[in-house]
Amino acid sequence: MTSLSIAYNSASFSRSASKLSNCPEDDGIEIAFAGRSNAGKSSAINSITNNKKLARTSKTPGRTQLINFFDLSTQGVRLVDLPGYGYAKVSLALKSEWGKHLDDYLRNRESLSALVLIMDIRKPLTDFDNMMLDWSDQCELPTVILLTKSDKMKYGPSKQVYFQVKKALEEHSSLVDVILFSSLKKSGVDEVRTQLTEIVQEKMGI
Ligand SMILES: Nc1nc2c(ncn2[C@@H]2O[C@H](COP(=O)(O)OP(=O)(O)OP(=O)(O)O)[C@@H](O)[C@H]2O)c(=O)[nH]1
Ligand SMILES: [Mg+2]
Repeated sequence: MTSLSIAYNSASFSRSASKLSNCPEDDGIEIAFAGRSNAGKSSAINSITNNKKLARTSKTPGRTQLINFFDLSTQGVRLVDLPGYGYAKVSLALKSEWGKHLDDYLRNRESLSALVLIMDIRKPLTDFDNMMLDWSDQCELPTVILLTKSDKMKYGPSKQVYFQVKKALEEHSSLVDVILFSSLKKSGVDEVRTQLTEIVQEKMGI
């Protein structure tokens, strides 16, 4: 039984930041969405908030280049759309620039309370995904994995990937759950909402 109800549907755009110093004040509770470019981070945020127009999505990888903040009406809770990693076509200079800001945000953001790591179910566990999980373990940051675009696979094979990923990651202390997800079919939405609410409750000491 959860005693906190988070108004996910209430999300509204707050601001974009290109670096840590442009982020909103570092208080409250932030839930960040990370993952490979084009994995479906922005689409997942839109599904969870039930608002198709909230975060911009695109067929072209590398769409989200800034850190985008969305406020929920639940006191102090924010969702954060992080720039995708691993987009090959941007210049190396830009890549390292993004990497630096991402790294800066992840290491130094006090209000960061949970990470939602988005993986395309057809390409899970990239080197960068594994790096993110190692980093979450080090920082004791509760992490939920969404295996998204699960509508692109039949149920049997998608369950197989789900069990493989769970097995491969059983040593990770920061991992809270792995969820089969589809922004297209809206599957997994209730599960991720419930998990995030529990993490926030714990953080608030409720
Ligand atoms: N079939 C299907 N397509 C999806 C799903 N989620 C996202 N997509 C599509 O995948 C593409 C990329 O989605 P985005 O949500 O923009 O991905 P992103 O991770 O935010 O990408 P960047 O901002 O570039 O890092 C878009 O064309 C989406 O419509 C899903 O669950 N199922
Ligand atoms: Mg995006």
